[in-house]
Amino acid sequence: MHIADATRGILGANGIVGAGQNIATGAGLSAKLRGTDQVCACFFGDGSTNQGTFHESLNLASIWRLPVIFVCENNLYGISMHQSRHQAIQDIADRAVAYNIPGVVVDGNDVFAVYEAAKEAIERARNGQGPSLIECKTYRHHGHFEGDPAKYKPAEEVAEWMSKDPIPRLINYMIDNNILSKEEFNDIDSQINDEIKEAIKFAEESPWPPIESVVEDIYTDIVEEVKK
Ligand SMILES: Cc1ncc(C[n+]2csc(CCOP(=O)(O)OP(=O)(O)O)c2C)c(N)n1
Ligand SMILES: [Mg+2]
Repeated sequence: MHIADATRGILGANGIVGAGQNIATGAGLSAKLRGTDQVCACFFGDGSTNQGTFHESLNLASIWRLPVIFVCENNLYGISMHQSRHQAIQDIADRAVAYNIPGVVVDGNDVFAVYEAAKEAIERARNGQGPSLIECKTYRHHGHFEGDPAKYKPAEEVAEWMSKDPIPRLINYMIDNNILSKEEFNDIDSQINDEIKEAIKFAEESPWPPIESVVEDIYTDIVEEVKK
């Protein structure tokens, strides 16, 4: 879940809702000051746009015309709280007006629509025109966490969104348009399944990490305590 890989430009995810937008603004400032053509893409949820950090980040990014794309994955819920109970607006993209930047709503389950919106925002960012806000309308098919029975989601709502699942939609599009044959799809699918099975086997057969590793790469005096 909280992936970070600086070698690939992934600055990391963290468990603090709304703590990513300001890191992205800093990354955008860094790119601008270093004069690179880098663009920072920042992903966050509907709930996080109620945080002060969202507003502060978009404001500053707009004033300084930073190359940042703010991508809101509006999945209609913050844990068990439906958007209508935590926001007086429906389109989070409307919030862009307050920062004088483009605010675009796209079907977040349509890979091509997302691609087109992202392309435009990246071009603007690279032309020095500053940040954009893209709101991807989507849905969380399961609960907020493993084991969440998600009783707060109406069955009809789940069924409707399941029918718009972006993965089968893309597969069907590719098959219908002769980009991919059914056989090729089946091959890719079984290859992925094999990779997953191998990864599970590797994890299960790997030794447990040494107890000392719980305090690796952190700032604390406990390290010395543990070593004792
Ligand atoms: C500052 C802060 N407050 C509360 C939480 C607890 N919390 C974890 S996820 C979450 C909901 C986030 O909703 P949203 O931004 O819509 O993201 P989603 O999980 O739906 O993608 C909350 C309130 C937290 N992690 N950080
Ligand atoms: Mg959400």
